[in-house]
Amino acid sequence: MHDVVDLRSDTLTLPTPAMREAMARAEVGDDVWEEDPTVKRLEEDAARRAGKEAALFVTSGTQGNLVSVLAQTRPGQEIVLDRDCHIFNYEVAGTALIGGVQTLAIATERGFLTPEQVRDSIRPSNVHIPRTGLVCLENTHNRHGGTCCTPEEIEAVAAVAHAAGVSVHLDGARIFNAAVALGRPLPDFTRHVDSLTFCLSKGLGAPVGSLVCGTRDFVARVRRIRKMLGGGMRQVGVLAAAGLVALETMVERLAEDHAHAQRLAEGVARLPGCRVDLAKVQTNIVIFRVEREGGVVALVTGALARKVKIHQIGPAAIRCVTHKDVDREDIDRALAALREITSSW
Ligand code: TLP
Repeated sequence: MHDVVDLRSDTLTLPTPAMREAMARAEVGDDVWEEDPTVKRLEEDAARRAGKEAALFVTSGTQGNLVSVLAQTRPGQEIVLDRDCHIFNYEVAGTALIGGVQTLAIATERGFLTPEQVRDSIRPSNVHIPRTGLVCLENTHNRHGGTCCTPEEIEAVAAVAHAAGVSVHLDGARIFNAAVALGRPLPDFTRHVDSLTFCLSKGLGAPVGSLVCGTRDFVARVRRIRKMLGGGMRQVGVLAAAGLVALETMVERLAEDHAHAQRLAEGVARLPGCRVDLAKVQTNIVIFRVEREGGVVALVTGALARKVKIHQIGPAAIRCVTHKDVDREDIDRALAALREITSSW
């Protein structure tokens, strides 16, 4: 049990004692000179796990997505993505501003483009029309509540894109959650995409960093772009060391977070004025709608007064994310707080 139950995001997880120990002992060098042995180990480990030729340690998921888009598009092209995805909503329009690409954002049911949607969105060759540069997917899907798409769904979408000569990028910030939830090995999810980003600093609990994975040639290109964006880091093995511990020790336990999210969602579904789509609660995110005027603010502030932090993500929507620093008792405490607030509704 923790003093404060913080369900705002899994980005709030604190490094474990084993991570801190590994950070203190990390062997380091200048990584811009490619002389940091710990970063090299992390990149090799990440590439092997993802089933890709190579990987690059980047500062964040946002940077990982941006360098991936820049490396695979040219200014004036168009990228195709789901309307609720992170790249389109929460990355400060970086692909437009820095990459000079426009986005074709498509509404989807669970956050995943269908092969038909991709087929319809790929631009024909015509003097008036932008060229399609890249298709971007997100798994698990944040704004759809941690939904997972299967390796087969990814394969079908990628086949359509590739047939048109268009590459596919996967924002796999929480791809390990999908792998654990569906009980499938990571390479099943990555085999058909050209590039992917995954994060160490969400459910895996490392303090900083993400990995971008793809071919050796792609990684050489993103290394230059990362440098251009000011993301060339020096003795960054101190951070990579925590990432190695995260990959070794924190993946399997994600199942616990999923069970906690399930418990939380079932409890929220019983509250008056709150509606949650239980079919979408597949991993560690619970999004629920509050059907009462002023209800969201009442819940967020009322919960805070009871030392429970939850996050408003829309005029009538709240997001809760479970993670390693929230245990079962914390979930029950959060539910008790929400029950108390809604008891008079
Ligand atoms: N998401 C954060 C916020 O930015 C919303 C969160 O609290 O969930 N892809 C996906 C699917 C993400 O959810 C996030 C972070 C990122 C990329 C970006 O990662 P960072 O925060 O490392 O830049």
